[in-house]
Amino acid sequence: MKPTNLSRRHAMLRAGGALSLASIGTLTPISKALAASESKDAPSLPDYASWKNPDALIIHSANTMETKRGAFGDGLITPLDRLFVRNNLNPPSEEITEDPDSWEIRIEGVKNPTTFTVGELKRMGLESVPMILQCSGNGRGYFPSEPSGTQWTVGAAGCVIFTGIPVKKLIEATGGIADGMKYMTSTGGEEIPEGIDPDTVKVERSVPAEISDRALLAWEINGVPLPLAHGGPLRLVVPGFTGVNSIKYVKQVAFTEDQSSANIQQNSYRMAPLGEKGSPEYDSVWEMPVKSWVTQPSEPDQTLKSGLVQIKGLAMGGNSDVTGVEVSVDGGDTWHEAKFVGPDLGPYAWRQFVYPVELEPGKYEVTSRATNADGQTQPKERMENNRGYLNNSWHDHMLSITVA
Ligand SMILES: Nc1nc2c(c(=O)[nH]1)N[C@H]1C(S)=C(S)[C@@H](COP(=O)(O)O)O[C@H]1N2
Ligand SMILES: [Mo]
Repeated sequence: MKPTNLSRRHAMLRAGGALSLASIGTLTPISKALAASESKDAPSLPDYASWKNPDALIIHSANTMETKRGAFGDGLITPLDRLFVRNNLNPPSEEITEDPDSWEIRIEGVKNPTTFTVGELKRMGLESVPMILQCSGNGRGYFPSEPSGTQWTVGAAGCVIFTGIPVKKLIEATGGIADGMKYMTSTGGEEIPEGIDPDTVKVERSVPAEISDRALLAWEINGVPLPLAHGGPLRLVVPGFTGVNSIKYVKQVAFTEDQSSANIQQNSYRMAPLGEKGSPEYDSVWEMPVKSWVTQPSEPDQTLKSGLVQIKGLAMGGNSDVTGVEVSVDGGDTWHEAKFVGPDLGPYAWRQFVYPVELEPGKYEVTSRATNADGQTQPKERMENNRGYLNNSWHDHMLSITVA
């Protein structure tokens, strides 16, 4: 099973690190044993995310943490202390969230380019959107081709409620989009070190200009001021699109003729075939596809007690409502309609589902398959691509378990 191998691979890497440390000093056998047992724990949370719940997260690195499969909770909205974090660059200083209302955002590529403070935005409009935030590479850890990058399983995703002002309102307030602009290009507020070409590192993403209709500039998440870890004081969110398109600590939203010249737009997040480098000739990673996964069982090789079992999970339509989800406990040979649980918060949120089933002792291969209002059904096979983006294969997300 790939996920198990993965975690073993990681544990061995960590143990290796600790052993080499131990071999430098003059450690007693007991402290050596301690160092080795500590090394089995995940690396600790970075300062900017120290308020997160480490038990709910797989901490891949200081800038990449994912929710454990069994830690999404059954309340639809992902609790903030369990929500994944992904930074391409180190985040800015915590100071930028101390006086959120003074943060400035520049609107360009409109008839009257203007700079607003967050304080001003709060007087101009208010909207809330329940939506899935999901990293483009969620599920990368299941690609047999072993693409480079964080080996995410299912947890680089969460369903949250963002509150802020619709970008549409700001377009109206600034006289409308300037003629000929085809993209909305948004820039992150990270400081770019001197002496390097900003295009090589800056987080700046373009999406089709008409998508601005559904975008929000958000200052709250799940009812609290947006923390730095999730892009406070102000973040662009693009419902239905993968995480990278939702720019944190956003300092500019520009309507542009062309896509950003940044490497993260031109060459990264492109659906390049296996063995090819990303480049503008390949599709940009934008919309999320229909997808689901089970959250109970929650681990490969888990053992469940026989009798009545509630197979649970999460299902999303991507860019339209999720209309149905089926569960298989025999590796995809037969499928059973699952029941949705809890509220329907619209096409950009996920829905919880449950399939109650009596299971006799034995081996089971458990997975789920969602369908959306556009008639798209989650495929058996992933769409192969060089960097392991957009994995929605039901087969890859399957868990082999034992019922005893
Ligand atoms: N400014 C900025 N915005 C960013 C990023 C970043 O590194 N810098 N990472 C992107 C990526 S790849 C993802 S998946 C999401 C992660 O959002 P989260 O950390 O709030 O979960 O933020 C996106 N927005
Ligand atoms: Mo991402």
